[in-house]
Amino acid sequence: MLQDKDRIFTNIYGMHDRSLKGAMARGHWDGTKDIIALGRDKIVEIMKASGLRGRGGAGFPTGLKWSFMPKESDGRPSYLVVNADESEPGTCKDREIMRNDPHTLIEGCLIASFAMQAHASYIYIRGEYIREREALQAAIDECYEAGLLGKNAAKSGWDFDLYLHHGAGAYICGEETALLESLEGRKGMPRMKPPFPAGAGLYGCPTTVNNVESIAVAPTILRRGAEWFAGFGRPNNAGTKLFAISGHVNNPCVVEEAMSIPFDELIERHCGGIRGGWDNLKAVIPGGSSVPMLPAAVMREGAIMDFDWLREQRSGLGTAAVIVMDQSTDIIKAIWRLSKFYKHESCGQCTPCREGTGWMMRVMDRLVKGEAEVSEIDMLLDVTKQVEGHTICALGDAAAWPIQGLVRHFRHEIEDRIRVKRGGTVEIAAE
Ligand code: L3W
Ligand code: SF4
Repeated sequence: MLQDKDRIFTNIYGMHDRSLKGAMARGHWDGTKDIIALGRDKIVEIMKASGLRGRGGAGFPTGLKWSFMPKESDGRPSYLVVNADESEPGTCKDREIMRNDPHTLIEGCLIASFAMQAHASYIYIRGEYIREREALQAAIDECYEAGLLGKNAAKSGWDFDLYLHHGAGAYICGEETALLESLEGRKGMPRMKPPFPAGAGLYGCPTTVNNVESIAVAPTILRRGAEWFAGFGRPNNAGTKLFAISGHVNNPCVVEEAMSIPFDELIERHCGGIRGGWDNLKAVIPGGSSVPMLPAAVMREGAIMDFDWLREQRSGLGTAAVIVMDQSTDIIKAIWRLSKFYKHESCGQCTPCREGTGWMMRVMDRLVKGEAEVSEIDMLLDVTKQVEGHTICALGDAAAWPIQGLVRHFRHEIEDRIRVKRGGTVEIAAE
């Protein structure tokens, strides 16, 4: 359980002064120059030792990613790009950072860019985030005025410029290479990897793309030490983490907690419990719409909110956007809606995704109405397997996994709906 003194985000609810003055009073921008004076290698070493794993969904170790950037310049500039295109359904944690605690992110950009020898960084913000863009731009302007950005930023000796780029509202631009394409002025279509951005990213130059939260926690980790951060959570699942909890809880919220917090504790402590009580819980999507749902039987007791435990259950922590569904939920319709979303957001570049998302949505259309044959459930599963792992980017997997989770845990509901539609009776599910 996280104490208030251990929270990195001290203004997540916007209760305090979010200006530079307010942020400094809460301990941000404290000794930034001294952190930079540690030098690139030491900063990367501390970030590695902290155990921080990327907060955008994939959980890739942040310090390791920073270490991929070239140590010696080959004449090309290096860039840090911050992925603020927060669009994963259920995910709204970075929004709170940008509108209420923007200085955590800006200070992080300076330090991380220095560690990767980048003199410029771009924050690519989601098109729909208008207020967040305004808040962030106001904070950036304040920092330029105060000498924290620009030439000799924060008196560190490092020249550093930070640019905010507003997207146009496409989910796919949250995929790192589509984001880079969009930033370069082209249509947001993912590139093949490798090469990874660290080798050839923005304008063909070495680039690190990190999520907002990953960058925003870096200054506090470097101030308080790797051991402090690694002291939260479990090995390989370290640190504090923002959870965005929505759906059928009494008090939906975004909250910073210790990684590996039990699910029941997270919900009881911060959300006032499940609407109608724990017996009313039906299922949970624990990490944003791209990860498979888990049924109440798995989540009610002993569920641990971290990368490894959720992966063991064939789901994932993803962006830690926790979507809670109670017994009133039409679970087939919920996943049908996601299928519609992924079909709409597919960039159409590769065949399994372009055609597969359409197929999946059309079969889901029939299942949601109970108008399919029972045999179509397995056919649908087969389509998801044809898409999974066969596409340029992870959107194909993201479209397939929620359906696989539905069939794995709620096949009986799909079959019952088909039988009822045909005038048959509903079998009582064992679960
Ligand atoms: C250099 C290597 N770099 C990996 C880098 C890579 C990237 C990071 C993770 O997808 C997931 C996706 C969504 N040399 C490297 C290397 N890297 N190997 O590490 O890479 P990867 O491929 O594991 O994932 P990804 O393509 O970044 C992200 C899932 O997150 N997701 C959420 C998406 C939505 C949001 C949002 O709205 N904020 O993030 C939820 O599950 O489905 O699977 O930087 O370059 N050898
Ligand atoms: Fe585009 Fe889908 Fe292929 Fe990704 S998987 S590149 S979104 S068509």
